This record gives sequence, C-alpha cells and structure tokens, in this order.
Amino acid sequence: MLVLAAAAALAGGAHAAAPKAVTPGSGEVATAPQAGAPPPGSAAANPTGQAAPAATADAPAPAAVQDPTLNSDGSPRMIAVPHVGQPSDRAVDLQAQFTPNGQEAKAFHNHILMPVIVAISLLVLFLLAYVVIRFREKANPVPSKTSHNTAIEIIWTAAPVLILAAIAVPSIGLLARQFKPAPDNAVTIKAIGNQWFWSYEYPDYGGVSVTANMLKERNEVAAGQRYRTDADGPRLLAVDNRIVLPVGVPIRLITTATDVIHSWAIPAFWVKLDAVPGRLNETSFTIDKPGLYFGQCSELCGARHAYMPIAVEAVPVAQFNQWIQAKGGTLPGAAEAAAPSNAVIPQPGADTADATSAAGNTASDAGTPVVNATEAASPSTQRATGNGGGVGNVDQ
Ligand SMILES: [Cu+2]
Repeated sequence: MLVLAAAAALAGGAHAAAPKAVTPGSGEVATAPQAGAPPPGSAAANPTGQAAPAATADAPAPAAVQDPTLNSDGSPRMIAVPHVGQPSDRAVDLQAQFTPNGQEAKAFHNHILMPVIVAISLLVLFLLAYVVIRFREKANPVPSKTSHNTAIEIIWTAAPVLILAAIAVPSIGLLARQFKPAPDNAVTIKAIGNQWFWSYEYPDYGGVSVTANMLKERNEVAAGQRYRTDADGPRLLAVDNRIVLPVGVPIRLITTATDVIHSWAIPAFWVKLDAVPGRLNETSFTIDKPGLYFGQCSELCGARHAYMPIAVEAVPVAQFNQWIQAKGGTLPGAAEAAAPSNAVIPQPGADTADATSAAGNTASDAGTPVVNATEAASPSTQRATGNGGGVGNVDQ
C-alpha cells in the first residue's frame, strides 16, 4: 500500500506546487506586460552584451557565436506554452510528460494505480455499507457466533498480496530505469543548489557555467532593472538564464549544493533529485521534444525556498552546440558538431570525477562554516535576482 500512497501523494503534489497566476498587481502586468520594459537584451539582462554585438555583425569572428536562444534584441526566442512544462490552473492530472520515464510513470499512475485504488476503495465502501445495512439490529436480531472461515481468510490474505505483487513488477522496473546510469554519450549537467538560486556547470563543454535567478515582477524591481515578462515564463517560475539542454540525447544530471539540501525537480521530466552539500547525486533522463520546461526547488531550504525556480530550454542538438559556443564553451570534439561526445565520461565516484565536484566543494569549503556561509549568501541572493550585475550574472 506504500506504493499506492506514494503515487497518490505524487499526483496531488505535482500541481499543489503550482504557483497561483493571480498576484497582487498582476492586473497591471497583464494589461500592459511589455510597456516600458527595458529590452531584455539590455545591459541588465545580458551584462556582458556578448550576444547582441554578434547579432549585428555580418561576419562575426569565430569566437563570437550568436546565442541561438536569444533574439537579436536579447529577448528569449522560445516562449512558454500554456499547459506544457508548467502547471495549469485547476488541473488535476499529472503534467504532460516529455521523457520516456515520465510517460511510462504517468501511464502507470493513470492506467494501473488509479483504477486499482478506485476499485479497492469502492469494494471496501460496498462491504462496509453491506455490513451496516444487512447486519443492523433490526434486520439481524440474533448475531452469528461464527469466528473463523478458512476460505475467506485465505482470500483476504492472498488477494492483497497478488495485487501488491502485480503493482511491484512495473513499479520496481520504473524505479530502476530512473536511476540507471547514463550512457557514455550523455550530456552531463551539474546543478548546484544555493540559498537561493541554482547554478549550473557543463563539465564536458569547456566549463560553461550558468547561474539562474528568479525574475521578479515589474512592481518588485527598481527602475531600469529587468523584470519578468510573459515571454520569460509564469510568475515565480521564470528565470533570467535558462538552462539549455539537447533533445533526444541522454542527459546525466548531477546535483550538489553549497549550503543546505535543495532538490532539483522538473515535473514534466519526472525528475526530482536532492542536492546535498558535499555529495553528488545522479540521475539521467532524455527529453523528447524541444520546449520550455519549468520546475522548482523541492526541498524546504530556507526563507526564499519558493523563489529558486528552474527553467530548462530543450533544443535540437545543433542549437545546443551553438549555445555552448556562444557561452564560450568548447565542444568535446570538433568533428562531432552534430552529436554529443562519445568519449567515456567518468562516473561520479570514480577517481577522475573528483575534479567535477571540486567546483561545488570549493564554494562550500571557502573557509567559512556552513552556518556563516548561509548568512553571507543573503546579499548575493539579492543581487542574484538578475539585476545590477549580481554575482550570479557576471559571467553571463
Ligand atoms: Cu532550495
């Protein structure tokens, strides 16, 4: 029954985390979302301004590759689609799934678990009602003294066992697939939880790193600072720098944290992985379709836990490679421009994988105890909301 309970909790939780679309002052934003907005590609949105000059140059230098995810004015090219990769108002079902594991899990939930749960509930309800009515005092004045019935005792022992066994087979298979190590040609992304934003590294792509901070609403930022528009995504889910990942290629997700436990979760990918300081967790998934997918930190991590969203922009492999180059990264092999690396990537836990974790550990081992580091992180979080060239955006 644990499996059933977990599934029910999952079903309820997927949308419970959905932020409400209506916010104080949202009417103003809804009626005139873009008016007066600084161009997202302005200095605030793109402090180094790398992408904008490249867009205007007819023959950019080889090093200055245009960011394929941004328009020439710096605004995001891919726009969020309602009901895809994000919660929907008043929705009951799980979010639409865009990974094979997610599709399998959703089908398992909807076509096996839910019918079983409903059938058991109805059966119990029927039996209760039958007993209450059939054996009430008026209809059954002389109660039976029966205390054992071998046949029915065998049935009510065996039936639940069979039901649980039938559920366990697909359930354990799904669980195993979720934590199957990624193949050698997987694209590795390391997500690092910080109070209260996410930073990312692409260790196989020349050390490309990205820091993603939630975009505030228009009425929450000072004049001239970047704020969320509908093109960025829903309130509380839009970030200043999206994570770009290739479609159709296995992704190896590695998580860790610099301060407290966070959790990297994208409901549409069926991924939720704790990010624990001093430790690497790993899972893998393959994104089916290009699109914009949103998630949130899913481990209560502090005062601004609700304000560290995750936005993944899934693009074709060629576009992903171009994005890597636009970020100053290098592709694993020049001849593999249209395909990910086939090089053997060290697994976490292997000797060579220590270098991968070094960056995350360095941040938390910077000489201050975790408690102090937590407090020191507060100012950087403010700057890291995407404005004013905060710590998180310096290298973007
Ligand atoms: Cu968190």
